[in-house]
Amino acid sequence: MVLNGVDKMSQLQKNTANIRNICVLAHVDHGKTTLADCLISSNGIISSRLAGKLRYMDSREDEQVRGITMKSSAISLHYAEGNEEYLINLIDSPGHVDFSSEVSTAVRICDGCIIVVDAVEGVCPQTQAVLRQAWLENIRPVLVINKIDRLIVELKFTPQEAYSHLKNILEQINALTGTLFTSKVLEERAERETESQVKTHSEQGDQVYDWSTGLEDADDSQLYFSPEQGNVVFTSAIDGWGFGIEHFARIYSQKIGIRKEVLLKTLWGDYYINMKAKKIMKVDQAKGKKPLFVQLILENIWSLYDAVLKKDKEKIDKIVTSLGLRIGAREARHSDPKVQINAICSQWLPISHAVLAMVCQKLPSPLDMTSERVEKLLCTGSQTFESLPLETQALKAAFMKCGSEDTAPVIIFVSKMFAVDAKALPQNKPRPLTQEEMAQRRERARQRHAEKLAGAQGQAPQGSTQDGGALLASPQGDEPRGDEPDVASVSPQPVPQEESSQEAFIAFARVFSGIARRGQKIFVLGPKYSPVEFLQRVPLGFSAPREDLPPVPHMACCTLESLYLLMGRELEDLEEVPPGNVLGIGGLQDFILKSATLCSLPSCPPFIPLNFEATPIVRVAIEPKHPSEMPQLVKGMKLLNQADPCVQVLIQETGEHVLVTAGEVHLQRCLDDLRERFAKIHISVSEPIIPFRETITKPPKVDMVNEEIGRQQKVAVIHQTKEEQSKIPEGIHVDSDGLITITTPNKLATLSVRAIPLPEEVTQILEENSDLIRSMELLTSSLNEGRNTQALHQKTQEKIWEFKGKLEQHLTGRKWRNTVDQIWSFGPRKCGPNILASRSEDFQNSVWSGPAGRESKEAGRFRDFGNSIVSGFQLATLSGPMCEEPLMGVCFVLEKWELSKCAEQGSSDKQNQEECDPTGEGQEEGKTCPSGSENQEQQDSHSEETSAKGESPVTDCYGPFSGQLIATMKEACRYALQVKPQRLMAAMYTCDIMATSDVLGRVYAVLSKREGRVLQEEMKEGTDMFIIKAVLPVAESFGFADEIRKRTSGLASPQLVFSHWEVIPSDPFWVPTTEEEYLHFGEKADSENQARKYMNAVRKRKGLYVEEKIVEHAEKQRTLSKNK
Ligand SMILES: Nc1nc2c(ncn2[C@@H]2O[C@H](COP(=O)(O)OP(=O)(O)OP(=O)(O)O)[C@@H](O)[C@H]2O)c(=O)[nH]1
Ligand SMILES: [Mg+2]
Repeated sequence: MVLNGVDKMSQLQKNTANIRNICVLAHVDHGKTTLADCLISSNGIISSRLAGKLRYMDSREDEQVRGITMKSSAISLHYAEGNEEYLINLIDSPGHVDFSSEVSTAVRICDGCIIVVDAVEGVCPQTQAVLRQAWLENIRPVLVINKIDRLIVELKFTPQEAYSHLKNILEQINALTGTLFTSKVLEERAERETESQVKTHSEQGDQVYDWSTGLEDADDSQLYFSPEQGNVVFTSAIDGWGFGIEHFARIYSQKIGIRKEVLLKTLWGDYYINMKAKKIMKVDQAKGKKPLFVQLILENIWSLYDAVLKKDKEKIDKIVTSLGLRIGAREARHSDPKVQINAICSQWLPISHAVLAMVCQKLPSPLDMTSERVEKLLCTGSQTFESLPLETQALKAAFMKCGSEDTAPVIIFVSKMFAVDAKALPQNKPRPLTQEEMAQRRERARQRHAEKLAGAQGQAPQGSTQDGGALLASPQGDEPRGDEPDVASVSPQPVPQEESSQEAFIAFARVFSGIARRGQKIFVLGPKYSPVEFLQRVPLGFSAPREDLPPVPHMACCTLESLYLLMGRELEDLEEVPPGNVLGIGGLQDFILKSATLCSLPSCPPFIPLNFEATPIVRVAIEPKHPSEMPQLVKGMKLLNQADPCVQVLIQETGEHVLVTAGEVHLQRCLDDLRERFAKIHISVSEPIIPFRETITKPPKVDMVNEEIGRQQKVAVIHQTKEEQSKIPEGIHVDSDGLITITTPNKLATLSVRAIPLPEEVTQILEENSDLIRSMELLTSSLNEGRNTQALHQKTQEKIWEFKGKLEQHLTGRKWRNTVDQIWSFGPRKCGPNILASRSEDFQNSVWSGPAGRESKEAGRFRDFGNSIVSGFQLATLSGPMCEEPLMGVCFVLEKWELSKCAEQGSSDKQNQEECDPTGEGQEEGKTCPSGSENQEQQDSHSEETSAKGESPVTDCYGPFSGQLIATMKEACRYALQVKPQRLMAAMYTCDIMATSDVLGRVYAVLSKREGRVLQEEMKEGTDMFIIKAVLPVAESFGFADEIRKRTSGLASPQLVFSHWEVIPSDPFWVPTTEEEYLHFGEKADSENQARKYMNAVRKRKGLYVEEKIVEHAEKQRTLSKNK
């Protein structure tokens, strides 16, 4: 029976102080969805008998089949305690790493979270990850230690052992929180110190950690998990019970006559009770006294389990009577002990009460939003709150107040878009309907649904409305709404969503301030929107959305077409949603791609982007089985892109349609969605495209047989370089240490470029700071275009100096002298991990100086063509010579750049034609031509030629000069790479595997077969589980999880997360040259060379020429391998 109708819910939504927006977070399989089931059943939405079996929030077919959650979905629950009624907006989230982006979308719109930990497995990698995410979003956690039954039934712990084990888990998780807290405090303190450097506080100088420094109002009593604080409960979701110590403190204070407050402090911890004296004392281990938690709580539970498992009818009856419970005859007679336990425990210690009471007491309401969180949400990138316009700063008050009066600005954040079958939308439901009718129909539908599920247990339910892939195929999947015969006479309302697509997109959102009303007009602010720009363009005093607004980039105006209450698999129509609530919004699919901020005031900045933990790395190319269905595929991919927060859809240069996903499971889900919902066509999917990076290294000191390259082998080495040089065409000069000198086809410019490998640390710094580099780049380009949009904030400037300092610290030595100052650009895409440095004496340009430096006299002459050089560098770094993959960790030094007079003349002529030469120096400067006499002759003859033809001197028969320069620079970079030892870099996963000791060997076997490397192996305290941390090349990871699962009969399951790029040590171009190498590898030496295999695979895929030796003398090869 459903206890609460929509009316009740919308009434509850108005009492902001009693709203709790929470999400359930945990490692995969720790029982989030099962716990959610228990909470949902307390509202009568599902029957309590099915709780834990149904996994109601897993509405997709594949979620049910695989048994893992793949998306986050919300449901609103009612909870009453005393006189207070609470509305709990609960979001269940996935625990699998592939879907960690869904966790990000959930935590953003919550104020608190329930962290679930499996009592056997304890703290796992994803537990750490979700705790971190909660922390980064400033939301408060409470802890649920779940699966306590496993300690009794599986591990067969005694209550005392279980207590130590639980204590251990709490310590681990508190240690994690401690680390997060310390780093935050330190970071904040560092920030404050830089801000208030002038008035240095003496107490900040000393080394003692004052935990409260830097956290003005945050009291750390809330910080750690501890049962006596009331922020920890112990549960067994599957058996439907759970308790916090408060429950027992209440009971025992009456029974024993000790004050409840005392019991609350001592029920957890090493205290025991002296019954005679009615006193609580510290545990003295020697005397064998049991802690209160063991004696008063665990032993009772243990003895109940014991009685039920042993089918000791008498004892069960005794316990039931003593607890004052009434067990139904059906349950009491049931042969399955689980059913009995569930029946007894769920009455004795109802889990929903334990968890929801904790949530209501310990987690904040939307009114308790901290100012710290508001400021963080509003300040993108390196901005500080104080640097925002005053109008924007004023919004903070609205956030904190969470007011519902008409003057309050409406602020909504959409964290993701999800697709539902258009037929399942409430609009398509005939109207009008009375509340009772609606309730009845829902109930009937649920019954049907539940029966169907119960009937086909183990099979996936068909009737998901929210995300169920099978919906379209099954008529009964349309859910209980539109197909009711008794209302068929009433005509359904028109459907705003396109009928043809049958997928409607609903925005998963939360109102942060003001009331969201249906039909309201509101601004949609894209992630790049800047209120500063708006305030500059639009006159002050403007407030309400208007159509006649001048166009502002990244902003649109839309109407909130429909508002929904999210009820797990169902949606309920709402007229308005008060502040502080989670809601669904329809009709935004044309305005929002994945996430956005909606606000009634344009002074609102977009919220900071969601913080995604996983990087999409697995890519596949997709094409329709029938080429004529291409348009459907394109449309389907577009929809898929909108419906998933993390997937990337792109068209590669080759024209392939590519899907980039976070991992194999995610990939599978995306493909299923594409096939069954969005494109509805047959598709063929390529093998996963594995990304590589190209780089260069220092010349090797040992050869492939690990022998030092000594004097006698020098010959061979020289021989090798010679061979490499032969790759380089005539007319390009290469000197002995790899300096390439090359001239443009029209001989007007000469470039000398050298490639040097960057130290690993530098590459890492560049990668870490790519956002900063991008904002530097944006700033420079906007200043160049004459738009002075935003003055560089001091903090950003500080960050830039810090970044520069770090680079200087690592680029030391003769080779790198002044290089940092000479950095001209980063690449590819102007923010990648490669550097272009200019050492040309004639032309200095540096990223640090900004555009002002460009105005210097020296620079004037070359400035016009500078962009071409940079573009050439960008192209070269985007695709390297080995297999056209991006470069990484290479520094290109432009040693010399000679530009003949003619080219300069041309450029200034051209400029004079178009506009006035800004410096007016182009021509004068051109008279002193830096190039040698030989060059002079050439260009003289050239200019004659061109003038004879009567063309503009910059466009000769080789095309525009700037274009030639781009191509030449690109070539120069490529050749500069080719004369150095080139290497491939492979993408690496870190992989956490939990395995029991008996399958450990098999896990290692699979790891080593796939070139994995074990970093660390640890035994989990108190269990026989091992945690193995390893790295594994992405290229070898496909099918890895499945293989591990199969080889260990499901006892170990890995979690793969992209971590870094690693150089593959072997040289893909290597051929044996020395006698030893011939002996060791044979003449072909292709069997051992992993790098070459990868390189050739990529080249083949891209349709590039692959140099492969054909086996000529098979016999000989065989003899050789025997010799080995
Ligand atoms: N013994 C025991 N098993 C449980 C308990 N709670 C959940 N399980 C089982 O643990 C498995 C995973 O439960 P789920 O609720 O799907 O876990 P989840 O955290 O939602 O998993 P993901 O959403 O995939 O991350 C299921 O087989 C449950 O039956 C419990 O309290 N005791
Ligand atoms: Mg789940």
